[in-house]
Amino acid sequence: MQLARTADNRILELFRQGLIKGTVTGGQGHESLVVPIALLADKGADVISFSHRGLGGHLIWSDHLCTHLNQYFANADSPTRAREGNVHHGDPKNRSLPMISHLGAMLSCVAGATDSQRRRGIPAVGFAFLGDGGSSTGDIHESLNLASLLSLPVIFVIENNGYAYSTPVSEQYPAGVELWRRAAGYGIRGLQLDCADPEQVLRFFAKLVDETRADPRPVLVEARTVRLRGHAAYDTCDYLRPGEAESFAAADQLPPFRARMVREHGADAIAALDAELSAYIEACLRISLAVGRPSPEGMERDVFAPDSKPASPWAPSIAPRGSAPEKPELLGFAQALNRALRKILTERPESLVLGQDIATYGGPFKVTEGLFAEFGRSRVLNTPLAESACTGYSLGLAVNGHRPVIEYQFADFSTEAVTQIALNAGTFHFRSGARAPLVLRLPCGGGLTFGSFHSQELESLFLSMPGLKALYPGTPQDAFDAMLAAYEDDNPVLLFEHKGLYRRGKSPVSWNPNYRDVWTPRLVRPGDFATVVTYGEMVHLGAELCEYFASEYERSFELFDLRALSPLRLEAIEASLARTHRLIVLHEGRRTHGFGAELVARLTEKLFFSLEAPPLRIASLDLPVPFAPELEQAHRPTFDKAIEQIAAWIG
Ligand SMILES: Cc1ncc(C[n+]2csc(CCOP(=O)(O)OP(=O)(O)O)c2C)c(N)n1
Ligand SMILES: [Mg+2]
Repeated sequence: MQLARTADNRILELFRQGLIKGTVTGGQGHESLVVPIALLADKGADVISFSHRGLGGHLIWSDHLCTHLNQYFANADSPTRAREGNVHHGDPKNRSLPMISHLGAMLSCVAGATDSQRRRGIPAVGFAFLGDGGSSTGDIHESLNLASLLSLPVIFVIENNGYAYSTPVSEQYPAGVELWRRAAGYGIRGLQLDCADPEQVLRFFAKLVDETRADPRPVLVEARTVRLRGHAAYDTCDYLRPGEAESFAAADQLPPFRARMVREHGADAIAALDAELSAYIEACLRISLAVGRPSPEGMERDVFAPDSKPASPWAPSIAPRGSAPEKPELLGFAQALNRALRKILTERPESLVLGQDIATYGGPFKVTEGLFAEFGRSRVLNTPLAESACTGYSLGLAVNGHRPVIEYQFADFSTEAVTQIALNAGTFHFRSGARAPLVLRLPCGGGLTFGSFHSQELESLFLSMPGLKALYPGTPQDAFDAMLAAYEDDNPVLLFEHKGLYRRGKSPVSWNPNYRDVWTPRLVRPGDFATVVTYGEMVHLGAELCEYFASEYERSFELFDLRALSPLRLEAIEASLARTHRLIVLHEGRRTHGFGAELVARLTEKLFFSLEAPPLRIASLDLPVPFAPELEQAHRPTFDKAIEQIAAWIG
């Protein structure tokens, strides 16, 4: 506690001297909670995610003090490679999950990584911290409910210091509420604890950790603590009531504990210890201050984890290993996805499939039909209606070596999980160097009279944020290949599945040893007058348009199915455009900020001087997707409208 306190105080000084940038959120006052927990945890098995008050815990969990100081200095040896600051680091290989700023986001990740340990037969306990302010977020509710439902051995610790930045708890929740009592609503144990006496805290958690290890269930602990130095380095604390700062100082646990140590061990021994710790911190500071500044080299590369080889070769068949010998099968798009999932679940023990209504019901589009019966609940898991926590839970599983495939019932509902998908999973490798292999299945698209909230195309939304890969297959064969390719990628991969394709007819699907080619565009049809770039369901409209203009106008279009939207591989399309000199981009998402804008920009940047016509963008109107079929057809690209647009463009 003394080491943590002194380090936090020195860090604050260094911030004020301009040697540390951004801000620092010290843990002064929280040591008597965080330090006993970190001491008690089994660092070889347990899972933790410290909050922005957790330096004392980081010091115990893993790594040298210099490493932690390097994080604050954001220097060349920073554990986040200086891509994050303050205390936003962790040690994923030792199951310390780095926090993101978004309060509440880490609870579900701890639940997932703890479950991952348990699935391996390791009797781990998870520790997840949140503040009194963080307790108001929606993610907290989703995560507590999920952990309770799945009976996960996670100790959720509320660090209640009475304030969230300048907001007192009286403005956070109604008077009379006690946060620990909320546990009852989740069907879990709720406990409260005053952190005045570190020894009492140690005894409390020693018992609780043992109980949780032996009887794996979540528990919610509200721990009363104090925040001695305001919210962060820049906080003036002028919102505190008169006398409040003094009362916090009076509640500081360190002075009485020190007095007790002096009584028990003598003043000289404690003074010697103090001197030793201070000298140690100063020595570490000198080392860390001498480290060079970080280099931007490698930043763009590290947005994604590099490609890796498959864990073991797939059986060369679309059927799972051990079943009937290979022969091409006539399959629809949904069936092809189902086959791929079956193969993954059979041949990859680390895989699991989760989502709403996906078990006995097989999902609204029956993509997971039959999987529950074959693989059971541990591998094919119905989730509650909690997109955010279920994504965080999957991320926790993924960073600990499992490989979840999540179905969002409709892509539209993935907006509930944007923080977890884009900000947590999508940035994970960049800031920690650890891999987060997740497949996020997104049944998307319109044309089916489903209205604004079941028809959206969200590729532009998600791909405007870095760190997500994306595949958008247009045929049953590509759907099968894309599922496998997405599965074995070491990054979060969005798998867009247009609902209009699920039952659009059958075509032969066979084992394709080059299934990873789905990360590059497919030449659907050669031509010389213009290059047409499209993806998803629009590939079929594109093919019809090519046919029409070939027969009616004697103009042949070269048609490409993009297949992979991130990362974009445009080499073949650029080569085509360099020959045809004309570009048509066709997609279902809206025109403004649509994905076509990026395609046109990239391709014209490169080939502007070889173009013989302005690029043509065919997309949906800038509207929410309207419901009635007449309105929806007016909104989205159709055969007739596209013919008119292209004919006018040809002139
Ligand atoms: C979802 C979200 N909203 C707002 C913020 C900005 N913010 C950072 S810390 C903080 C206060 C947190 O209070 P509390 O949860 O009580 O933790 P404490 O700082 O008191 O330890 C706020 C509002 C944030 N990080 N995340
Ligand atoms: Mg607080």
